[in-house]
Amino acid sequence: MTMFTRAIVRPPAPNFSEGLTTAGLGAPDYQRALRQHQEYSAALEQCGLTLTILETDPEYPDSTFVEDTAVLTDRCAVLARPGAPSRAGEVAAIKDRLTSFYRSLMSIQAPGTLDAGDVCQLGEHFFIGISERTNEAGARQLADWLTKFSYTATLVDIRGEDRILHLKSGLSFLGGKRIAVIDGLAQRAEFRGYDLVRVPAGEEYSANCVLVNDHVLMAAGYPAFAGKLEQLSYQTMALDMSEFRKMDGGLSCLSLRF
Ligand code: CIR
Repeated sequence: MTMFTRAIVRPPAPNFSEGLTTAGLGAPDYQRALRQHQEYSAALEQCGLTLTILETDPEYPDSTFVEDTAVLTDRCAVLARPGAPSRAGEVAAIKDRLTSFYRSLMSIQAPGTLDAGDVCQLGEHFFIGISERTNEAGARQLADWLTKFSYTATLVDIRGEDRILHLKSGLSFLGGKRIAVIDGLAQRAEFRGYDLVRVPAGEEYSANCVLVNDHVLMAAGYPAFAGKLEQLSYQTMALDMSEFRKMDGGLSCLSLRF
């Protein structure tokens, strides 16, 4: 299993509430979002990661969701090309930072678009979601890069799933052959052969969790799913994500782990 040693995070900017959202849960409280971000960052440090904390960037209100800007692996890094025009400019700053960690950076090219929230790594294999943000050209370009680096990849079309923004809004890797998955995705042929941990109905938001070394970071307030994970002997860390949820953000989106 990949052990992570580092993560990049970027606290939300004061105009965070001007980002994209469909959640309909009201405007986020900025001070509360900052506190939640600090707790999230502290949790990553507790998992043993060294953090690179980028300065907030009010030019891009969604820039706290750094995960969407790049796909980072042990063998290569691929810069994303966000599907939402308002987020396209977020990649440049991430690129600058990544040059100190990766010798070469590949990137998704037009007409391809890719949000890395659609990319789920399971050891040697990747699932790449085709969504409202990631188009087929972008997904295929990424799959081609990954294949060149001896990974395998499967595309998963989630455009019919109206309740998830990105593939990883409904799916998470839990180690080995195990994935957490919402009911809407559980029947997909792509996931046959995997050990599926079903996210209980009503707790769909918790499907976006992150296995970081010995812990699973998950959203607080989802007791049935937390219970399932604990029964499977995972050490969970519950984090309050309320303000990020209001902006359609999941827990994984707040960091780039590598
Ligand atoms: C957006 O709509 O792009 C942001 N407000 C939320 C992005 C969340 N990212 C993710 O799920 N990977």
